[in-house]
Amino acid sequence: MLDKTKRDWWKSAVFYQIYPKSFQDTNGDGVGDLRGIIGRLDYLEKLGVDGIWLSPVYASPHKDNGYDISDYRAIHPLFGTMADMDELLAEANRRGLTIIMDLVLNHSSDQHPWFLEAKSGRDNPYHDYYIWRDGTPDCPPNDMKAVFGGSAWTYVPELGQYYFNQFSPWQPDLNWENPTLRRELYDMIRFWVDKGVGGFRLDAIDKLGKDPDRGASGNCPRLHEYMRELRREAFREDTLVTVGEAWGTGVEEAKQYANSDGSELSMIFQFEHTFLDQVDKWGKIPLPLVKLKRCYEQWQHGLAGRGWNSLFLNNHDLPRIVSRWGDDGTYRMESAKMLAMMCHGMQGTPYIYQGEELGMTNIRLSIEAYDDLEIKNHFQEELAKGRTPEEIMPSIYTWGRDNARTPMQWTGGDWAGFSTVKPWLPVNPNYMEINVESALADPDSVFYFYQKLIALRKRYPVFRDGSFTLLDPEDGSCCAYTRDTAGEHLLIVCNFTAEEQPEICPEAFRGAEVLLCNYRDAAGPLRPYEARMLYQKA
Ligand code: TEU
Ligand code: CA
Repeated sequence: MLDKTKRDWWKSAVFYQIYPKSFQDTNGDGVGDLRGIIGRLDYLEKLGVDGIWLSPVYASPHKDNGYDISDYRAIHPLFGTMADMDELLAEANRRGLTIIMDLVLNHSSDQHPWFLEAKSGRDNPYHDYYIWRDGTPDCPPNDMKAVFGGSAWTYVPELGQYYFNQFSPWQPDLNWENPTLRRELYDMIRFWVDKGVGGFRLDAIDKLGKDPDRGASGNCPRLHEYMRELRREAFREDTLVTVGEAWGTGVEEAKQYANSDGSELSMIFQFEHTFLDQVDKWGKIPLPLVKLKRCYEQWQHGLAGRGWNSLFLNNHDLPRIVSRWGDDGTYRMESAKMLAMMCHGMQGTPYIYQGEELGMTNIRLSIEAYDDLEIKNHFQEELAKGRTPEEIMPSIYTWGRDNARTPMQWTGGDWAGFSTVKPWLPVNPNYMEINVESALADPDSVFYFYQKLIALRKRYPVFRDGSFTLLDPEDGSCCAYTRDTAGEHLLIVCNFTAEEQPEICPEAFRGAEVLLCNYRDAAGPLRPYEARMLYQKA
């Protein structure tokens, strides 16, 4: 077990993201809950992870599944009670599993008492907790768009003012310029730290510093000042792990957020690798592997010794990686394992999203069956542009966030063992084949491959410390790299195609020990989606 009293312990850790609504239902209402998570801690212990990132469980109208918080110090009754949360923290901590809570500091729900007060009058003390501009009903301050569609400005007739909402009208942006608001947020964070929470994932953190009058939504001047204040006032303990979600962030900016002097955050989630096969959010092009490799190389080199990377392929906003970059048909198992190795071999802290360790896949639903507000708004906006449902649906099958949010597949039984009733979002029909029960019974399962990757990371320091060297950058079929320290050498070779590819094995690794492979042996040409990991002591 990791020594979590050590500063930077999280550099050796692996985290697991739970989307509570879809993880495990225990009271038969079709929605996952905290008791469900408590009941599955054994499973996470078996996988070998060190901590859990818990997507929001706070009180919320759930316009955006909890990313619209109406009380930061209360648990949503759907998920249970504060006593359940205390029990989860105690049970998790007892097993050495750190709980990282999701924290939405950029905006609140429009049902938060602060906002209800704020919109009750311009003179109300809470008015300044949000961002307002004067205007007339048909003339918003500018043409900034909200992430989930429509304008980023919503009119409140009683005030003759617009409020600023970068995501949706139900998620008004908080005014970080206001020191009283900031103080209130820091106190709230201390409330959770005092309860035993070991860290936070900071939602949309790049959007905290904003300059709506310039049309700018992210990475604005005061942002890093806020990060340092957060660290000083709220994240006081050196051992807390903090990971900021920052979609629009490049390497230079990341060096600041995640700088090794520890004055801001532990690390950020950056998304450059997730944009390469995407055009205008809803369009898909084939994965340009050469660009992907260059992208990883840039991040691995950029943060080496100066910051820290997070490593991930999936989360609750992204499609399932095996459907996206792998093959979710014939080579589902092989490609899921290959992608896992490619990701977990690099320097940084890996995050596994629930079901990724089973090789769970995307889903196709009728438009009525989807839940996500982004999907629904997109569908309506495209219809209004004159496109037909047949033209729109393929982009939703590819990018829709509900791909990642279908219930966790535990068994081949009713509702995949997730619930005893029809769940809030349909179960993927492939649950009879893809589920935890069968994965645990099969020594070759994707689950055990992840388990091995996690164990290897714990065993060999080269995973944490090794320098990264990309091999054959221009090879568009395979991704190969080495990790090196003075005493250890690691080689990772991944075939991204369904065809055989020539062997890749630098001289120095001839006869090296095979640490892991997704086929029975690791010799000769690379088979479809083959992944090999070789190890050599210096
Ligand atoms: O995501 C931030 C964000 O920018 C995403 O909305 C992203 O643009 C979108 O998901 C792409 O499909 C965070 C949360 O992860 C997301 O679930 C929330 O909806 C969002 O913030 C608002 O809180
Ligand atoms: Ca439930």
